[in-house]
Amino acid sequence: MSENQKKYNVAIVGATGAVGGAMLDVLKRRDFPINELRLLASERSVGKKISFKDEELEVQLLSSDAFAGIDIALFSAGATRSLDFAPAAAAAGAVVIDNSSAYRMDPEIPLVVPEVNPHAIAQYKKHGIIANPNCSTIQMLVALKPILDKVGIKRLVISTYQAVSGTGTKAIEELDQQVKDYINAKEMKASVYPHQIAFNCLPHIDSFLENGYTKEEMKMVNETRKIFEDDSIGITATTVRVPVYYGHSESVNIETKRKITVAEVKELLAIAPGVKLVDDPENFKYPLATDCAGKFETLVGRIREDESIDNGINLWVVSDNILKGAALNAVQIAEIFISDYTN
Ligand code: 25A
Ligand code: L14
Repeated sequence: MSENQKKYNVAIVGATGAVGGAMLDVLKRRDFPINELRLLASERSVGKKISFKDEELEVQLLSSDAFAGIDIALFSAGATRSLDFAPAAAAAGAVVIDNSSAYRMDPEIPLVVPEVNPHAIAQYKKHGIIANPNCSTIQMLVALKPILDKVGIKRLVISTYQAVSGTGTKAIEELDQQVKDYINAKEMKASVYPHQIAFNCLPHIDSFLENGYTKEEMKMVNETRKIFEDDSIGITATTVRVPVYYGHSESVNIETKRKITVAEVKELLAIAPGVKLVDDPENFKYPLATDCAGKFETLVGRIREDESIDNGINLWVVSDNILKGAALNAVQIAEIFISDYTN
């Protein structure tokens, strides 16, 4: 960052949450040019002190009046808070980058993965809001983009293995407590999830819809089509919660429009932005949740031909759901916004 670079006033809504905390960390790690940083949350956290670089910042109450002078507002406090306060932030002159599902499918609001469709950011002008996609969708699209560009995609069959941190700090604590209770031969209590998550797999993320799918599954279908700007791609997903703290893993089966070999996929992914190829199974090297935590890259491996169809490829895709799945993606959008859309 050069000395005379313009600096921005940034607000974080939900600063005390799992994603809000990661936003602070990412802004620091990427040396984002900040003038004032304003931390907002609910009454529960007002007055709480959080350190950023060499400063101690006090958490303030989220309200419609809290955005005066703010250039960029990063929202991560759930869809209700976004619906209630993002319009006020935009009216106060800020660009809102919203992590919740509130605005993602609004046709007038851009839904952006910087490695995939940075051009869509230009549409922010209508409402002053840019939506950050769902975590499982972001990491999958980072891996699929080079394949889409090269041979086209006809159909995707996805199964996910998702970490508890996606649900927030209370879910991280719940898994922790259940593991402790198990070791101490105590009864495990479930409150965040409807069942015990320790030593279990729950085929249930977000709420159920009339078609029998969960909202999380349909986010993967609808958000992928919006970001790829192609409603003809066939997509079906099963999303599963697993007892992992950080890092979503995904099995992605791709039917491509034209033939692509495993070697060609490896070549493409070796140089794809945001991707780290980890594919040396003979030496037990493949993407792992424990290896992605804290990292900015999406790890891709176990690349195989689907021998049951003419043009098929299988991938195993792993990324830190709180970083690329939320905080990092939002800060990358902010970086493009300041470099391409402000003067
Ligand atoms: O169901 P919703 O409303 O849509 O919320 C979705 C949840 O998903 C997380 C986030 O959890 C949120 O609660 N989340 C949001 N976007 C996400 C994304 N892209 C995402 N997860 C993954 N990917 P969280 O606990 O990590 O963060 C919550 C943050 O939101 C602030 N917040 C909540 N309600 C608010 C609000 N801010 C302003 N006004 C409101 N009405 C919240 O601040 C936090 O920053 P806080 O001050 O309320 O919480 C501080 C601590 O209190 C604990 N806590 C949270 N809820 C309760 C609670 N304690 C007791 N009772 C509660 N009901 C938390 O542990 C937090 O650390
Ligand atoms: O961003 O893992 O739509 O419980 C909502 C569900 C984030 C993850 C979103 C989870 C998701 C969250």
